[in-house]
Amino acid sequence: MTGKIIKLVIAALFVVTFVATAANNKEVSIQTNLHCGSCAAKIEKGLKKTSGIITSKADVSSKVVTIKYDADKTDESKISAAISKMGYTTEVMKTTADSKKSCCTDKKVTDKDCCDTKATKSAPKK
Ligand SMILES: [Cu+2]
Repeated sequence: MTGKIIKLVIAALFVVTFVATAANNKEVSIQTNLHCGSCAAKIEKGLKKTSGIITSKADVSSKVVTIKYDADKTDESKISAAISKMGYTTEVMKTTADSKKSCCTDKKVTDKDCCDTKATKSAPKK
């Protein structure tokens, strides 16, 4: 009988721990102006050192950084700030409609290859 109760208590503790750790993991996609593999690596490496980040994946072609994070330790604005500190623009993507906004709307961007719209305007030939 006592053994059964102990087992139940242990099981309950496991469930509580699992819920507590899993419940606050969130994911966010952040549009940045990264433009190559070394930018992506720099952001991923930097985020690895940032508190509350579980995983991060920076995609070079879409310039989107997808981050899994612990919502108890950090939040979207803190993650954005961390990426900004590394020298990149950030924009938290709320919907897919926002995904078009990127480096091209940012005046600080000096890399011309990064911005197709402007490049087409000034130099249509490639
Ligand atoms: Cu780069």
